[in-house]
Amino acid sequence: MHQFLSYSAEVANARAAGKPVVALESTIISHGMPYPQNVQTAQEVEQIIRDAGAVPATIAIIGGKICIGLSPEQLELLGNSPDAMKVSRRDLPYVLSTGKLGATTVAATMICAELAGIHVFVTGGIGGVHRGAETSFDISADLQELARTSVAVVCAGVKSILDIGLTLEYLETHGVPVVSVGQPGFPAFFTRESGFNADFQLDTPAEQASFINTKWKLGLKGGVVVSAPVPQDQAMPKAEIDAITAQALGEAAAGGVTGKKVTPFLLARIKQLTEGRSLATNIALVKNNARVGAELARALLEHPV
Ligand code: PSU
Ligand code: MN
Repeated sequence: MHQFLSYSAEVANARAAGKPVVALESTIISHGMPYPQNVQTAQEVEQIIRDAGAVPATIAIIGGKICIGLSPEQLELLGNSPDAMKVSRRDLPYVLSTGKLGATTVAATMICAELAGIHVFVTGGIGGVHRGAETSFDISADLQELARTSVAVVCAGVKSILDIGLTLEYLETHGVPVVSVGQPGFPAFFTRESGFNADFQLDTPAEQASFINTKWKLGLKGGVVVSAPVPQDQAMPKAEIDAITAQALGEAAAGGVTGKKVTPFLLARIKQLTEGRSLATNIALVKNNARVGAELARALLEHPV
């Protein structure tokens, strides 16, 4: 076992029994949603994964260890600690060596999942190329991680706070396939359509697993984006979310928000401006992704990697 890894009993048992395991990130808990809905959602998402025949492994950094699977107490700690650090690739050595509390982003969760031998990871939305990146250079480390770390990431696309077209261009340059489930279009998190198509539509878990397995068997390291749109009845009206996104972006620029604070600022502001309606959509899409991810993890057992 890797010296920094600490498995929960549930995940350790699942590994020993060869059961499918699904990784979950923790920045969505600490920085993506307010308390207590964050903890409640995290628990419900874990249960959806269990009900679908897989085992959830929420990942966070606690007491100098990479925790693969969290106890209810650890989930509560993470959800209710305003000083939990947002941890991406860059931050992992710092948070581990100082023993601080860390919530892992998509990039850091991918690294930890790969160390733990987990191939499927469920989240809400991945980071991407920010609007105005040509001057700010603000490109999420999630994209570089997808280029190098071999984990399939199930998400509802990327938010329109980002430049979705440039995000897809970046992924193409780095050889990261973008798969869509149930529709040709790449979704835009709160809405089902972004105006861009995914690279490949693969509707069934067996097709997705076969695709992922083939990529890795070829020696093509790196991630796969598996995008599922938010369920129709939970999607937000496009005009409303576009207007609110524009306002939040304007405020971030006016307030001089930069670096790792940009994404949490925009997420929190959008939630305030929609009076919580975006939170309901956010929760619904993560739960939908949990079902997609659990089925994919099960299918990957039939197509071992
Ligand atoms: N996008 C969302 N919700 C989130 C995040 C992004 O819709 O919670 C979080 C994820 O943890 C993601 C991180 O990995 O923000 C990206 O941050 P940055 O843009 O600073 O790389
Ligand atoms: Mn950034």
